[in-house]
Amino acid sequence: MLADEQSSQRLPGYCALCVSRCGAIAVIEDGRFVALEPDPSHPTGKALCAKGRAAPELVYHADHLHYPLKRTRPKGDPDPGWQRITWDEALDLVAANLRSIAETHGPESVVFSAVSPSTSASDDSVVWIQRLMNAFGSPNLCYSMELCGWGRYQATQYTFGAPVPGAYLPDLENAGCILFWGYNPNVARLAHATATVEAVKRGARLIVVDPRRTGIAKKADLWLQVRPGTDAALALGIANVMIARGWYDREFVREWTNGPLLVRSDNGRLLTQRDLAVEGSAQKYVAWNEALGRPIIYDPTTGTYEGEQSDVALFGQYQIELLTGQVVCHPAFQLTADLCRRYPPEEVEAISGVDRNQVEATAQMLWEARPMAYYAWSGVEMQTNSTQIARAIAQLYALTGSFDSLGGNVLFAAVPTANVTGMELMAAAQRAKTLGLSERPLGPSRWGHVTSDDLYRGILEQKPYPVRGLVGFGANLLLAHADVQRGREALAALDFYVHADLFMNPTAELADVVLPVASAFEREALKIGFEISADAQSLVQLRQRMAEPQGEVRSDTQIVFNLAQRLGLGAHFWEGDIEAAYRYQLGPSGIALTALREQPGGIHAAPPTRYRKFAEQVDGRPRGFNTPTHKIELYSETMLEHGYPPLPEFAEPLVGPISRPDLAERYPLILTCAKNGLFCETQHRALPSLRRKARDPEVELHPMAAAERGIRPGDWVYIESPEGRVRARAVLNDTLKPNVVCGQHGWWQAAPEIGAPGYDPFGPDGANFNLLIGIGAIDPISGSVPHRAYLCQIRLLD
Ligand SMILES: Nc1nc2c(c(=O)[nH]1)N[C@H]1C(S)=C(S)[C@@H](COP(=O)(O)OP(=O)(O)OC[C@H]3O[C@@H](n4cnc5c(=O)[nH]c(N)nc54)[C@H](O)[C@@H]3O)O[C@H]1N2
Ligand SMILES: Nc1nc2c(c(=O)[nH]1)N[C@H]1C(S)=C(S)[C@@H](COP(=O)(O)OP(=O)(O)OC[C@H]3O[C@@H](n4cnc5c(=O)[nH]c(N)nc54)[C@H](O)[C@@H]3O)O[C@H]1N2
Ligand code: SF4
Ligand SMILES: [Mo]
Repeated sequence: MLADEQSSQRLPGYCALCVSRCGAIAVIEDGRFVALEPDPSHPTGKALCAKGRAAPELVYHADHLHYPLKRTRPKGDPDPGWQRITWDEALDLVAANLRSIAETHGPESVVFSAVSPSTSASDDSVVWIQRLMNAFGSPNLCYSMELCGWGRYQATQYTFGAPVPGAYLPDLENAGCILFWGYNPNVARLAHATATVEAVKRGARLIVVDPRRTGIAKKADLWLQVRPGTDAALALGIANVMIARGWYDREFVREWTNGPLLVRSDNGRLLTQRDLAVEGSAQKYVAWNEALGRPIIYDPTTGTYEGEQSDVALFGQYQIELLTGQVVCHPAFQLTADLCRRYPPEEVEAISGVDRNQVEATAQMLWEARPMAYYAWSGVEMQTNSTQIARAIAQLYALTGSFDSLGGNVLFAAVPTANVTGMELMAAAQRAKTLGLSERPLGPSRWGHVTSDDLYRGILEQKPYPVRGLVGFGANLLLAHADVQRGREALAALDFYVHADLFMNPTAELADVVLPVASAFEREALKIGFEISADAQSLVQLRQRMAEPQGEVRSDTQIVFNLAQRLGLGAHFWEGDIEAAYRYQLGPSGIALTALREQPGGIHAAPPTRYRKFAEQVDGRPRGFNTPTHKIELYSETMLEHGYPPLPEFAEPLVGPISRPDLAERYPLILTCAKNGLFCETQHRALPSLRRKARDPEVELHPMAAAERGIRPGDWVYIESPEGRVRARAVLNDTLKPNVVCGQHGWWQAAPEIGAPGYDPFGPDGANFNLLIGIGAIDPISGSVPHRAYLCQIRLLD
């Protein structure tokens, strides 16, 4: 007994498998990693999910790649003829090919792809991958931004000048009212789920917008069962009630949004001082002062209006004498209110299916229970109107005045560290070559993120220039994205593709070289801030290795540093010394790497969180917002300039019963999907303890829809769309709307130990959900693809 205890070790760390990064303790027995347990002393450590508990199965899985592999047969051959090679051979091969492509076609013709940090431990390495891209000269990163992240990190920058709710996270500990929109933390982010349960226990209100009655929806005060993809109409409708009833923070709207700025009715532009006087500035805007009864100037560089702020009009119609004649102008907020008025509760009910009384009740609760904090995620990110949905929810949020206030969405104080992404290593002219930028100038490409469609077009059509190489750090493109067959053709047509992964996946099968990656548990990593609360965000932790690396695996970070050396970029990578890089990164924090090693539970180091930072005085003027008007932009001239609606207008999902009645005849059901609590995206189906609980892909449908089709629970069915067909098992759910069905993506992998099958990723008898989704209709601004609102039919498999 005693001997056993002595050989047992408990290492504090955290599970890095998904965005939750749950604080955890690894149990090591006789040198073997046997269990992961929650660490309640850690700010994200209250609980672990089944995936975290299955960590040892992941580490020791027979299919975990152990050695570098080289293809010996042509792409398209069912057997790639993988041959084991040494790391030196592999790295030389990769470096030689990348260098040669860069010399011939320019470094932009090598695209990098990466598994999303939300579904993996790539959070450990993503800054180093970006640094490598910058040093190498590739402005093209393909990591599902158009499907996951656009709404939270980028679309709302057009409103707030900052990523909300991605970086301005909900302050769940202090919120009076929590709104989760297309977000299910019980499945997706356990640490948020436990914090929400605590918030509800202490009396916070909870509102959930979801077509499905999820676990968190059951706990909610209000569950709004929205028709997939009509979320913008719902958001505008709730805002309408708030504005009509005066349930909004008028002072905040007047002082901190661009609501008071006058908009010209002739061209939709913000009225400028230049419009009024020859010597006026085109960078100064105009508002209406009610007390003075005349237009006044707003100077964005000082963030101030002439005269008393409280006299600035939010409503009305004003005839303004311009140099060119009279023009009718309205405060932007009047236009916001006008847009919202098009969505009275009964209209919202007709469009979205949400009961009109619930629309009213939501408006009232958001107002009366504020401060309000929100999070919106997948449910609204994979939509043909995703940008405007994100902006409509953001507008609603601005009305509450809770932004960056205690209990609102707060940018928690971060530990000061050095930015190591190496932005300065790439010239602006090179960055301007990002794929997709000319088609969607305001989309993810502005931030260097390319869509899978941009990638495939670059390869197959050489547009706007040839893409010849791909460096993949994870990323199972062919399962995660639509247009699967074209993607397969494209990847096979590359001159060179290297893929680094824990497991072989159907995308990696098309690579020339595959590199074995250490799982999170087999590698050390530095984490600066755990995001979800002030306490969590102040924690810096050097995650220890919990298991001996299997075979010859290396961490992604190591691979990046190794490759940099071979590519002659070692000078930007501390000549391969990762610890020196960490020391540089930690420099501004004052924390020594040795101190982190001595305190594996981590060190708290952030200054206290400040609130309402936008109102702080900097050089004698308020900091304001990082937007052209320095205010929250309810009205976006930037959008207008690019031909998009300046206000967050609702548009019907482009592949839905209203937009496509022609298709709806054959495909009468609305198709959406959701994550599985047992697996991350396209991963983990091979782990026995998880797969035992979910052997087959499922599709949820209403009992009426099932009965009409002679389908009973557990039956195998085909899901058919205009694009393709896949298989799933029917699960009946009477809380769904009868015309909505919900599938699952990510099924391909087998679990041979328990006899659970794999599924053909490319064929109509397989289960690759994304074979059902087309890319003919996408969000024009971001390129988001409608994985969450499509049309389908369900048929009993004969
Ligand atoms: N267990 C597990 N955890 C994960 C992941 C995983 O695969 N498995 N993936 C990680 C990743 S990459 C991400 S992006 C996050 C995502 O985290 P979430 O966004 O929470 O993920 P989902 O459950 O897919 O989607 C949230 C909800 O959106 C709903 N929904 C579907 N269509 C619509 C719609 O049209 N409108 C609205 N309002 N809601 C809709 C779904 O019913 C679902 O309940 O989770 C991360 N964590
Ligand atoms: N229909 C539908 N499609 C979707 C979604 C949906 O909800 N529905 N979700 C979308 C979303 S939100 C996302 S983020 C994408 C996810 O798509 P991906 O980003 O491709 O994510 P995964 O499928 O989780 O993992 C891809 C590969 O990364 C590998 N991997 C895991 N950890 C690591 C690591 O630390 N290093 C390396 N090098 N590799 C690793 C895994 O083994 C796996 O082979 O899919 C999108 N596609
Ligand atoms: S939710 Fe599960 S998989 Fe994600 S970090 Fe926590 S334990 Fe790991
Ligand atoms: Mo994601």
